Amino acid sequence: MQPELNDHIKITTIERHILDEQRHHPEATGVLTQLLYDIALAGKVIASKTTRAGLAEILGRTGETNVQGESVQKLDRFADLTIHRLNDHTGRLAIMASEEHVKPLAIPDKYPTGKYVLLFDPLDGSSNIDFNIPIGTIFGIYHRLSEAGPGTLADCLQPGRNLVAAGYILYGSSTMLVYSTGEGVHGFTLDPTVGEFLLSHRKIHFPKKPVYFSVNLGYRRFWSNGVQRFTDFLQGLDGQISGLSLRYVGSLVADFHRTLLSGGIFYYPADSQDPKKPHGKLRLTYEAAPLAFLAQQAGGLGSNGQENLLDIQPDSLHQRTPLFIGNRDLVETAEAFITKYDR
Ligand code: FDP
Repeated sequence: MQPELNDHIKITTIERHILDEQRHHPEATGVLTQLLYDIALAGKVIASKTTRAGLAEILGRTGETNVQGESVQKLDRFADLTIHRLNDHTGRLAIMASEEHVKPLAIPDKYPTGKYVLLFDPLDGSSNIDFNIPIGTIFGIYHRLSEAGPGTLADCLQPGRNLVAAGYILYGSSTMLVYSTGEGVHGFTLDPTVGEFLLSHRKIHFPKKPVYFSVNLGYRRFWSNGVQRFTDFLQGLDGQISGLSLRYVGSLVADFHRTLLSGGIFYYPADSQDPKKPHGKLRLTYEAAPLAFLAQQAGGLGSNGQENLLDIQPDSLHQRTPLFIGNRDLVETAEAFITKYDR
């Protein structure tokens, strides 16, 4: 006998979900919907390579081409090219900017420009690739500020508050796409057997009771007094709380994703020792602002230790920022320690 389709089992593909969301906005033209599809497609293409990353050496050993005759590219370069090429000709974007490039990526003259701006970190946590540790893609979408024609640098330098949508794709034990268009945060897991992202986490909220804190404790001695005391607080050393457990992958998307689902805080503070990190390591436009947008949508907060990251007007594309992100009360506690001991 044929198994019957059970009425209460509803499979929601990412396409259906994005379309359903669009229906709440009668004024929507569908361009953002298409743009989100394009990003989901890029995620699938990148995921197909991340699962074979360990084979790159083997396939590339005889020269610069693999057995399919393709040149063997480093995975981060591949991810960058994939997102760029899937989006440069669609007429949906005015301009793009990638963490891999010093300058914004113009839409080629032969293609039309559109009303959106896409900023992306194609493969975050790429120092983890060789160790088979989860990595991710982060993206943020803005409306263009310029009127028409080619997009400008100013289109890319917008505060996170202006984000129309943001999200990430996590290439881990499964591939997940998590995004928000300002109406909650939703998570989809790629079912590799059908090649679709299916809704697995509806309306994600930081759990009230935090479980983990996440930070590279190896740098502790280079942090400000306030950040060190905040860390003592989290560990329960000053007696205010019983202390949280520690998890640190060293891959921002993975660390943020766990923080979002378990509750807690991730932080990457300024580092007084390393001249490259007086303002932290992470990039405001490609990493911190999109994740702060998601955090806010999930009831949490993203801060630079002093102010909401969404309020910061970037001065340059690759600007770095300290990042404190997670449960709102923990992030506000971090700010309070910094205000008390570092000012
Ligand atoms: P990576 O250098 O591997 O690309 O954004 C950069 C990033 O990884 C984040 O993904 C991660 O959170 C952080 O740097 C890790 O830095 P540390 O090695 O200094 O802890």
